[in-house]
Parts: sequence; C-alpha cells; structure tokens
Amino acid sequence: MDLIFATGNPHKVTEVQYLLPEGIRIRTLREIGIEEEIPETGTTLEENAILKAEYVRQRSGQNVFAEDTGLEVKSLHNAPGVHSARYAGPARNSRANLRKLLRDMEGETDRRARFRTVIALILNNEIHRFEGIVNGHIAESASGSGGFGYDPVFVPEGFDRSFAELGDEVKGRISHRARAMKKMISFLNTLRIQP
Ligand code: ITT
Repeated sequence: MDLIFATGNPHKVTEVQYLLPEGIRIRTLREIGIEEEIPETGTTLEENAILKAEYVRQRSGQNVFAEDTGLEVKSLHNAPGVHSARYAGPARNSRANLRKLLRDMEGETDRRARFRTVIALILNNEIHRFEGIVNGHIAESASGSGGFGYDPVFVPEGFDRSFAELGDEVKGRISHRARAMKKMISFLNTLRIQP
C-alpha cells in the first residue's frame, strides 16, 4: 500500500519510516512535488492534522495521512499545545522555543507534561483519526543530541533521561508519534485481512 505522508518535517519522516511494516510504503511531499508550506490555521491538533491531509489529498488525489503534534504542559494550562511550532514566534525556531519553555518554567515545581499526536488519515475519501500520548515531565535544562524539537527537555514517564538522550529505539517504542502510528497501522492491517 502506498500512502503520502503530508509533512514538511524530515525528522517525522525518519521516525515514521522506522515504524512502518513492509507492506506499507510512504511517499513524501517532495517526492510528489509539493514544496510549499501547508497552512495550519486550525485551533486544535485534530483540525490541523485534517487541514494538512485534506490539502494534499486535494492536490494529489491520493491516499494520505498527516499528523499534528503538541507539547502540553500542565502548569502552563496545556501550552504550547497547538502553538508548539511557533511558541517563541513566527520563525518556528526549535532552539528559541525550547529556551522560552525553560524560561516560562523557571521556579515551577509542577513540571508534568505530555506530548500528544493526532494523525488524520484520508483513505478513499474517508477521514480516520488516531491519537497517541506520552506522559512525562519537563527537565530543568536541555540534554542530549537525539530527536528534535522539544526532545532535549522532555523526560518520559518511567525514565530519568530526556528523549534526546534516550535515542531512537526508546522513542520509537513509547513516543506519542509511535503510539498514534501503531493505531493507524493496526487499522490498516484490519482492512487487509477483510475479504
Ligand atoms: P509538519 O509539516 O508535519 O506540520 P511541523 O514541524 O510543523 O511539521 P508540528 O506542527 O506537528 O510539525 O510540530 C509542532 C512543534 O512540536 C514543532 O516545533 C516540533 O519541533 C515539535 N515537535 C513535534 N513532534 C515532536 C517530537 O516528537 N519531539 C519533540 N518535539 C516535537
């Protein structure tokens, strides 16, 4: 099965490739000639995931999925959430976002947070949604060089190191994205065994 993954983020592509079983092949936006940035004007992760998938579905006419991810910090009333990419401003600079987050959390003792991913899959014109969540907390400072985005400050539950320190194998097993992807893959597998 061929699916387009509607993302402009190469880190997401790498993580998703790692999780895919043999029978599912993804094609990237670059491969199908979509280079522009897709507008993300929704107010929820779900809306943005659907917007991205719809945009590419309309231009390609093919089956497609997109995902939107947010970091939800309890003491910040679930910010940055849907605004995670632009937390420190429109430049979408990951380092600046991370610095702002650590500043906003200075002196805060409740550091509970979660990553949440919503996938929107458009298959034969029908939309299907899959959610993945990983709970954890925000470290006092950044550490590690793996992953991307907020990974250097996010410590998943059951571990004492950040996603950026834990590396691909752990992230591929327990992350928000891995959990949402596993749900989508199970769904696709149920379609394949139907007569
Ligand atoms: P799309 O083209 O798929 O929209 P994006 O990078 O804009 O790519 P999002 O809007 O979903 O993706 O990302 C929101 C922000 O959250 C962005 O700043 C990312 O760096 C960050 N982020 C997303 N997934 C992450 C992960 O697994 N670990 C750490 N940070 C992540």
